[in-house]
Amino acid sequence: MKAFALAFGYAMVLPTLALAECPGVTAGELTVSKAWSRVTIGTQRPAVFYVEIRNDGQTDDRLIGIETSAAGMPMLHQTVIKDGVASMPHAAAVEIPAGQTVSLAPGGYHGMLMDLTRPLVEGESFPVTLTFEQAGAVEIETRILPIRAQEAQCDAER
Ligand SMILES: [Cu+2]
Repeated sequence: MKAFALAFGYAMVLPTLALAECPGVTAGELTVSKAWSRVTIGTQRPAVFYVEIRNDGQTDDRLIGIETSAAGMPMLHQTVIKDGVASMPHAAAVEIPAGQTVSLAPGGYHGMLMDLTRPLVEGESFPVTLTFEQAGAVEIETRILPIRAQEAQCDAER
């Protein structure tokens, strides 16, 4: 009975662990990692998509689009603050210069998942496909973090 209680206790604790492995996915010289989003209430408002992209090559690349079954109209946006007013114009592409790491992160470039096909539930994940001009398409699992999350919650740098 004690063993059962211990096992049960462990199972109860697991889903609340904030940190997880965030394995990177490579395509050519690019490594895509730390993909995350935030829980949504229903499907009325768009969800966010954040990710880190490292270019270990000698050639610049560009992120030119994102796709996911979780949203009917995923887009790339850039948060711009001009004269104290924030706006989010559509970004046709995000430059990924050779030798650099570029993050889609709160306050900067981000994916905007419009037309959600289902609510995003905390603790679950969904695949997003990123399309690069040079490296082609890369699919990565995107973790759904709590509403106040400001960065990927990974157990180690990768
Ligand atoms: Cu946006």
